[in-house]
Amino acid sequence: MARHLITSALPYINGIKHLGNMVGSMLPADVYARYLRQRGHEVLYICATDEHGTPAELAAKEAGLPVDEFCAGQHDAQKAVYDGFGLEFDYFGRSSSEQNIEITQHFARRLKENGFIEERAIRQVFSLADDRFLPDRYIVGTCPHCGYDKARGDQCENCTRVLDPTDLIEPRSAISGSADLEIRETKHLFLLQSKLAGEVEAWIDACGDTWPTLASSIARKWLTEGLHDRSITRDLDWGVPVPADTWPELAAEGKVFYVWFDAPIEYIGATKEWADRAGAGEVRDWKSWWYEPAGADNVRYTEFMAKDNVPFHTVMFPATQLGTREPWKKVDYVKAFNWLTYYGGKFSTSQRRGVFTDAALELLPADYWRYFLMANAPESDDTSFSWELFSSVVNKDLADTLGNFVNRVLSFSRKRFGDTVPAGAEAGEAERKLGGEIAGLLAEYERHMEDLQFRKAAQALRALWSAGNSYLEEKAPWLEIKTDQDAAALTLRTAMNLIHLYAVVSEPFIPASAKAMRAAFALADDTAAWVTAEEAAALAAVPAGTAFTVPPVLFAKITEDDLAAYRERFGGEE
Ligand code: B3M
Ligand code: ZN
Repeated sequence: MARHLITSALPYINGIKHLGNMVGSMLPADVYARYLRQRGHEVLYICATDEHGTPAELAAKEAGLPVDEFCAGQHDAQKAVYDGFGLEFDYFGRSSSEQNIEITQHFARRLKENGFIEERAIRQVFSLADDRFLPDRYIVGTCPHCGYDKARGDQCENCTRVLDPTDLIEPRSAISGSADLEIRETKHLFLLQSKLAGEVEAWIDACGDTWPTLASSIARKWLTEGLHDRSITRDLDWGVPVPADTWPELAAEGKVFYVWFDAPIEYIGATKEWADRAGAGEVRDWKSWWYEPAGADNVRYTEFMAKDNVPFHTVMFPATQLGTREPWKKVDYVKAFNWLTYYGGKFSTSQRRGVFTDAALELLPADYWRYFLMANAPESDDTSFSWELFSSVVNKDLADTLGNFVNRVLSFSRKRFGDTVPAGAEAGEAERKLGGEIAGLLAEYERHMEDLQFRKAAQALRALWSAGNSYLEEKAPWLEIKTDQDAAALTLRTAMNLIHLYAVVSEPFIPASAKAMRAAFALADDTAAWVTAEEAAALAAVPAGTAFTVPPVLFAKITEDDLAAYRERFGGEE
């Protein structure tokens, strides 16, 4: 049994996230965390809202609220949606916490002591129309590499290259659109990444090959382009303050750290928030997860994120950690995702295009979304969301293959044999064959989960559900019952055992439905966290005589009328 540290990229605070954000970070992390917990591992799943930076300031201004109040409200609003999705974080923190401020300042001090932070006077873009310095991402223009005309000063979303605002062709303010920009001199702290490039490269050489190609190729591409020193402070009112004991002059000017400097450190900060909230008599040792001499070497750390976040996690954050010369736990496995698109176009928070997580839950319970998103996760390529695809997956896999099986078997058995699992004949050849097939598919499912191949895992899960349907069709208990009651009872008892097995192993994907399926059986001591290969082959965990109830329909079908209403409300094909 290993100790698994899991983090998902911190959702930015400026609004409720869409389904694309959900499938690219938090949801797969939750599915993986649930799976590992069920397999008996010790798991710590940490996430938080990413609260600093200009977008938060601007969103607060738009909402007419002080930024701290705005962030507190948005944090709670996001947390409520994640609860609704069944995300079981061990802790969901806030990057504006005092713990993160303390650790971020500690990182900065150590980096300076080791010669990796330097103060430099720079010439920065000042917008006369906006009366402020413009942070990199608030300068937009044309990308010099790919020609994309809405590239931001920090990164081109189109080709993922990291940029400097001065690289942009025809720059203008993203706030006012004004091209009336001037350059002014101001002092900032620089992280000397160029001095750490060799170490980062050696580290990636040592572990990067085990990552999915999407993650390692982006990391390598970034290294090849050269690791430049980067400014890590900003002229903003809201952020982690530059510590006055170390940089009195900059602190007096009110400079704060750049949001991408303190955001990854919040993975550690949130772990400390979690530890500081330990109940009486409870031991929560945050350092044992993060700080090597205390045993973090037996921790396996997996990060989940969308591909645009990869450079920060595979290069910049590790460089920051290495530069402290302290033994901070670094990521072991980077699970990166491509984009989920909406009918082939971009989901857009600002244009409210696509499906947002709060609206999704108003429409249908979380399990519908969880299963659909994971079964179609953009792992090897982008995936296009459409209502047509969504409804066909829900109707086929969830309503027909799983839900209908459960209700059909339980209702039929109750009608013919009453409220307990019928005894009937001993298992025969068909059951042995079925058991072998189930054990094989379960092993496949486990292998894909261990490999974090979620689409393949969902396929194996669906194959497990299908195997039950094939068995039922083949045995046809509704015909058997006419000639051989014992044979029909055996078929139904076996099918009920399948339902229980489905309840246990489907939990990472569809936790609420799994719980309802499991609760159908009044088993005396139903604590099994997982199913062994032998148990899968035997299909006998639910013995004859066990009382059961028929749960309400697990998954309702999406009708043509529903589909039309969704298209109408959310907009369909462009
Ligand atoms: N908040 C994701 C984004 O806003 C960013 C992730 C931080 S992870 C440390 O694109
Ligand atoms: Zn570009």
